[in-house]
Amino acid sequence: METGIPLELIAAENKKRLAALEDDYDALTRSLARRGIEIDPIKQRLKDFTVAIPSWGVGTGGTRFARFPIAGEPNGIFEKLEDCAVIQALGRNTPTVSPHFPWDHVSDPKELRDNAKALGLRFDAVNSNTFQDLPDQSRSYKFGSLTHTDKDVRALAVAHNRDCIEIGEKLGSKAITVWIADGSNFPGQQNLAGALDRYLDSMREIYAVLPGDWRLFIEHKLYEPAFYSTVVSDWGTSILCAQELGDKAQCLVDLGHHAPGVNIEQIVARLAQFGKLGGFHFNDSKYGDDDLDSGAINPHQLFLIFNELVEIEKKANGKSGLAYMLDQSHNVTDPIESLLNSAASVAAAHARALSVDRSALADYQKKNDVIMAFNTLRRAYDTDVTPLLAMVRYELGGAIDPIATYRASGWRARKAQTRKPPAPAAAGIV
Ligand code: RM4
Ligand code: MN
Ligand code: MN
Repeated sequence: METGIPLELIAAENKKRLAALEDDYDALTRSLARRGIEIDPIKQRLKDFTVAIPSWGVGTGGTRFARFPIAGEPNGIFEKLEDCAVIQALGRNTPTVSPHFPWDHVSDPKELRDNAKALGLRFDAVNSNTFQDLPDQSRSYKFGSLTHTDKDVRALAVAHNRDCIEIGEKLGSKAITVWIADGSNFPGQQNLAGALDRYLDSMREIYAVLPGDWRLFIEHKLYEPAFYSTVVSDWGTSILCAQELGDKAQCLVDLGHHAPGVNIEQIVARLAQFGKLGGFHFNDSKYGDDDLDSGAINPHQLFLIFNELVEIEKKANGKSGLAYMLDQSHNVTDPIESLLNSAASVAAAHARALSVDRSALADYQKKNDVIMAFNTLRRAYDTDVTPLLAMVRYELGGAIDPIATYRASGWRARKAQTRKPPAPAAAGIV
């Protein structure tokens, strides 16, 4: 097991960039001060802010047409953790990993937990998977899992979720995220109300075994793989189900899981207003659930979401307990580089939202001064917060320039020597 990136290398790389960073940081400090905004409290908030890495995100992703693996990519959860440790060593805002079962199945969860600990990592929400059949599975999820018409299939899916909670407890997780692919491809295929009834019955059984300090996140998604109707398709269905289940059930917002043009920041505000916002899967998209890098397509939307989150945190005195995770598929980049960029994009949206002059904004809103309210937000969005993010990383022991430092480390080339070569990519539509 190789532990992260050597501190000496980070220090040597940082040395080349520190003077320029200090210069840029001082300029930003002065510019914010002129707007009446102190940089230090923002810096502290950013130091406390973390976003979880999805275990499945450190492997090369693919489309249903093909996957193009890269040499040195991780095989299995233990190697995936090694890559997560690299991301954390350089970026310093991703100390947790969100595992997916059965993809990350191991015979000894304690060994996995110890391994993560040795790498300076912890586990975040566990994710169940009832959208695929295991080779030796007794029943098939082809026509659904938690909502299947056959009670034996539902029982299998419930049991899997319960297993995930049990493993999660051994890993130190405090939440389970349930996303199901269930739905229908043809009008008439499924009784729409019946499917949701069955979902609720199954979820009640899962909820019943949740440990006292755990939460159950319901993740909705508009479509795919079901293309006519999806059982948990939108935030409305999600909040209704969360309300049916109880206090420990909350909604998880994956940014790619909405109809085009939907105002996601408003959904975020609504869910929080009714105590049902649990967490996020950050990614970006242009057309559907594209799972592109966070902030790559629409950084403004990410900023507006964080603008709501800063308000939500303020009302909750910083104790909202929201779970922040990335959920991306890296098809054409080195996943480590994409995840470093993405965690930084999320932090940048947060930093900009923290630099909004909130009392001025509230005042303009009250007076219906539309242009000045808009400009107050826009001013914060226009702020180049990169020196602030770099300073946060530097002060936490990370890299001023994470991607350059990662490349200088030669990590992937080294892993290509020692890790099992990737299996030949599947051909055709998969
Ligand atoms: C889904 C959803 C889930 C993720 C799977 C792999 O679209 O985003 O969160 O676990 O993909
Ligand atoms: Mn997701
Ligand atoms: Mn998704």
